[in-house]
Amino acid sequence: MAVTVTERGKMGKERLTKELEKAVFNWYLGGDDASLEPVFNCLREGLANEMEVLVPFAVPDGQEIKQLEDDVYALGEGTQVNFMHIDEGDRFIVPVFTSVAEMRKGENIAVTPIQLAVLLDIFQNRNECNGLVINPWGKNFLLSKKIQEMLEAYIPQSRIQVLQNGVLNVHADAIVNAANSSLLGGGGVDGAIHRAAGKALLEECRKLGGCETGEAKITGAYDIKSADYIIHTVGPVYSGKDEDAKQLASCYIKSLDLALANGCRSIAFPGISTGVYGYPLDEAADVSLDAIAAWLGSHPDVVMNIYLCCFKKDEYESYMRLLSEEE
Ligand code: AR6
Repeated sequence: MAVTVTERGKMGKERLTKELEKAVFNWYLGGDDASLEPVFNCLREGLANEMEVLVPFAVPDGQEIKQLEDDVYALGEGTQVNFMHIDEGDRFIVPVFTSVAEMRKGENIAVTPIQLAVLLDIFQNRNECNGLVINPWGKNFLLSKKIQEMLEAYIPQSRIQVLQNGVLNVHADAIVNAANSSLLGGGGVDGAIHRAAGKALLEECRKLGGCETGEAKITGAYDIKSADYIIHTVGPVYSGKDEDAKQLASCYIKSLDLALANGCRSIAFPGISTGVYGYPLDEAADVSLDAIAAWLGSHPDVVMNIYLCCFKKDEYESYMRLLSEEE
């Protein structure tokens, strides 16, 4: 994939809304254990960076409005329109969409792009409005007035979320592959990622010249639509020597470095080395949490949503035990 780092690193408005879609998706995936903080990170960053949402409206008779694309219109200054709303007793909520694709999951309706911050301002002082519902057809998120208040006080920061799911089920800018040094595929999560991404991934991997243990390399995600990049890292084959932990920690740190260098705001890790390579789960969980904490400590200004994906139940239990001991 011939793309330069600067191009990959761009964070346009569109990327911000996509990031929000991913965080909301993962919040649903996390079920009862899910934390809202990754969603808050996206919303806060979005509000500060002119993130736009699409608001459905009734096309007014006799007024000239500019069509941007099918069903999407730009409203000129002074245009009078009625936003659509969903009645909730004597109050209402306003539906908004993060993208045309989200809007098309339901009926096609006319929408107009508006900055989320501007929209919140419009409705803040209207008592009859309960808030906004983002993407009402699918995995929606109710941005109620109460949540808006919490958001105002929220300070964005990197977050670690442990999920009882494989990396291929999580939506993230980058998913990490527990590869081998050939980078040409294998079993476990490596095999699953190559099968899901398709042959083009193998083509790109062939050009990378392999990867040393403890190092990481990045590629496109091809047919894996839930991610933009795959970061391939090679964990150590467990031997019980001190070197194992250093190499495993390095896998996490180098993967985070690559994610950051490529403009990612979210990354999903499998339990590197804990399958075929035989790293004991508790030890691996300990090393990974320490490595991520060290990386976060040296990147205090970075906001990264980090998902630790537990394909097996006992991986999840290892993380939960460790995290409860830390509290
Ligand atoms: N989907 C998601 N996660 C999975 C899947 C899957 N289908 N299968 C396993 N995991 P492993 P390693 C999780 O064995 O120990 C390969 O052949 C698993 O629960 O895939 O680093 C490579 O080519 C665990 O959390 O990788 C190498 O030769 C994590 O993925 C070797 O295995 C890693 O388990 C690497 O061994």
